Amino acid sequence: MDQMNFPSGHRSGYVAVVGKPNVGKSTLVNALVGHKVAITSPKPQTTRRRIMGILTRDDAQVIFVDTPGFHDPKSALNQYMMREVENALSDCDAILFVVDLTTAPDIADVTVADRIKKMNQPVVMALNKADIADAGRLAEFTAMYQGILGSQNTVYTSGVDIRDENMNELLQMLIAHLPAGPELYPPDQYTDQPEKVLAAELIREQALRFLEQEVPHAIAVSVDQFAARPNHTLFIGATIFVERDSQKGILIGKGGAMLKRIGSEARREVEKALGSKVYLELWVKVRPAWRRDEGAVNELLGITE
Ligand SMILES: Nc1nc2c(ncn2[C@@H]2O[C@H](COP(=O)(O)OP(=O)(O)OP(=O)(O)O)[C@@H](O)[C@H]2O)c(=O)[nH]1
Ligand SMILES: [Mg+2]
Repeated sequence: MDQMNFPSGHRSGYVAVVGKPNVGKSTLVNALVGHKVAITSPKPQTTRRRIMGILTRDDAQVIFVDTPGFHDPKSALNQYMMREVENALSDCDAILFVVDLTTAPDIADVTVADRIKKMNQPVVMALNKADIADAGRLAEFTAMYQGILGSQNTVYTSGVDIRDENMNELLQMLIAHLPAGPELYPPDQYTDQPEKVLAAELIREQALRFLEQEVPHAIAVSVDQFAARPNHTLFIGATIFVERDSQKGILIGKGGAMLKRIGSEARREVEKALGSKVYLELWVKVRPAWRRDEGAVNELLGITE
C-alpha cells in the first residue's frame, strides 16, 4: 500500500501491551495476532524485551508491542526490561492494560495504572484469564479493576481460548483508537524478530519449562550459527549462558539428560515455527553474574543484526 494513498477508513498504529508479570500479556498477543510471536511460561518475567506482533486485516493494521511485566528494577537485566516497557509506552497510539481476573488488584496493578495514566493515551483493559476466574467474585473484581483504571473500558478475555468472542470486541475497541493511516509493515509480516532471535527465544522457553527456581531466570540464549543445509535442513548452533557452575550442572543434568530434553523439545518448537527441519546443537557457558552487568545484558539481549 502506498504511504500517501490508502483506503478510506483504514487505520494503523502501535498498541503497547503492559501489565504486571505473568498476567498473560504474551499469550494474549499471540492469540490476537494468530501466530506465536512471544514465548510464554507460568514463571514471571518471561518476556525480557519489546516484541512486535503485527495483525493485518482489511480495515486496519494493529502492531501490538508486547512488553516485560512491570516491576521494580534492581539488576541491570531488570533495568533493561523496564526501559523496554518505557520505550513501548512512549511510542504508542493506544495502550492495552492486561490484568489477571483470577485475583483482586494489588499494589503492582495500581503501580501500572498510575504509570499509564501519565501517558495521556487511550487505554483498554483486558480482564484476562476470564476462563478460570471465580464466577462468584467476577462482579466484585471487575469493579475493583475498573476502579484502578478509572474507566469502564474493559473486556473479559482469555488468551488460551481461541474461540473467545470477546477478542473481536477487544480488537474493535483498540482499532477505534488508532489513527487513520496506511499499512506500516508488509501484510505477511507478523513480527519484527529475525528468525535467529525467535529460535533463541524458543530454546529459552523450554529452559523455563523444565528448570526450577532461580536457574531459568539466570539463563540467556544466543544463537551463534544459523545456516541452511542441503535437504531443507537448518543448522542452528546456540549457547545457553548461566551465571554459576552449579547452574551449569543442573542445566546439563545427569549424563546430559536435562540438556538433551530441552534440546529435543526446543528443536520441535523451532521446526514448527520456521517450517523446516532443524539440527540443533546446544552449548552451555558460565558468565558470572551477567544479569548485574549492564554490558553483558546489552550483549546478550540487545538484538545485534
Ligand atoms: N487459564 C488461562 N491461563 C492463561 C491465560 N493467559 C495466560 N495464561 C497462562 O498464564 C501464564 C503466564 O502467561 P504469559 O503470557 O507468559 O504472561 P505474561 O504476562 O506475558 O508474563 P511476563 O512475560 O512474565 O510478564 C502461562 O502459564 C499462560 O499459559 C488465560 O487467559 N487463561
Ligand atoms: Mg510475556
